[in-house]
Amino acid sequence: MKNLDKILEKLLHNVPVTSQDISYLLQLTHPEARERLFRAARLLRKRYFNDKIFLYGFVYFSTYCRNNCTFCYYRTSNSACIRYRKTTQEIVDIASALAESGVHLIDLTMGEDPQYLSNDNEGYQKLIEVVKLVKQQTNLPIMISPGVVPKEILQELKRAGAGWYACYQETHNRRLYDTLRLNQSYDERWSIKVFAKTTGMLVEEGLLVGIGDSVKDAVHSLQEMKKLGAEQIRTMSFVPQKGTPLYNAATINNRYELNVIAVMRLLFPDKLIPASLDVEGIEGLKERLDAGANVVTSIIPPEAGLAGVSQSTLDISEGYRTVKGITPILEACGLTPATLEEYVSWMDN
Ligand code: SAM
Ligand code: MD0
Ligand code: SF4
Repeated sequence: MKNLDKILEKLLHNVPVTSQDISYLLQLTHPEARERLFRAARLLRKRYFNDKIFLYGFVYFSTYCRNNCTFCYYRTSNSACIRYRKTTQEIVDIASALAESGVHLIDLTMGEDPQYLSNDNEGYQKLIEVVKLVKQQTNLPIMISPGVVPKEILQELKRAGAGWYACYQETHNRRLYDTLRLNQSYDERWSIKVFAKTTGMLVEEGLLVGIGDSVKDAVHSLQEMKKLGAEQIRTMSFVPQKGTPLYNAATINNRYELNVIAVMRLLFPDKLIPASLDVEGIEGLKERLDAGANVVTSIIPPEAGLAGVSQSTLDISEGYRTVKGITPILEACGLTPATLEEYVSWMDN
């Protein structure tokens, strides 16, 4: 425990730690040691965010995708999944309902749907229009997760009202990346985020774990995330998907994800770190918050015919993935939802 206390002490006092220290924390398995790790993470969350939690509404408005990521249910060659594409009006209505329910941000996410990402520009204009209308109707901050788009389009999306660009590398091990995001350029995916930052957009970077990644990979990823300067960083455990090559590859063990969340909080105390409802649903929320997360993502309105990315149906129609559904859990963790003003002022700082 001595080593653990020393490392945590350093992190709590803003003293730099080594790669070995980070690797040690990521690999903790003893319950008592992990509890100390989580406690330190919560301490920093309190110091930087005063236990206020941000709530993100999630609108997965098209599940059509031209890509073939091996981990994803919506990869183009999965004929087993049910696909949908919401109309612009439906998207605006869903976003408005989410806004009314009390979320602080609308995350507009899609597969790399050729109808939006078409080269003739018509599709891009449709996407820009969606952002504009959602902004007009809700007046909330907007995050877009459309996959890789051309630079000039990203600028237009920003002008239309998108303050955030989310695009996850999943791993910063290029060899592993090539086996996950088939035929997608690592550098192109990375550079669009670097570009987004230069336009003044806020950026979210993400790490997928339990997908053939090593602890060394995670340490490296955390360093890359630092370099990028992303304002929001996340990790999610890989959830095996029916009809995909990795269906039989692994089973969920959230322990490692929780360690990564806590280590993220310790290394990036002032950044936003999500607890996603999309990995283990409402059941998994408390643990993720207890590990130091300060954003709840994947809040989805019931009965709107929407899906999650890694849990396509879990807890959605029952209405558990709603502001009302998660409120008792926030309370149980001693946390409170931030006000919209608090969120916006964080974004502006
Ligand atoms: N299509 C866009 C893209 O790939 O950037 C945005 C949506 S994509 C579905 C959003 C993220 O969901 C992926 O980057 C990945 O991190 C996560 N994801 C997809 N399938 C997953 C799975 N089976 N388990 C865990 N996370 C998954
Ligand atoms: C989430 N399922 O927040 C969503 C998704 C995309 N920007 C976010 C991964 O958990
Ligand atoms: Fe398409 Fe995104 Fe899924 Fe990859 S992760 S297949 S880009 S929806």
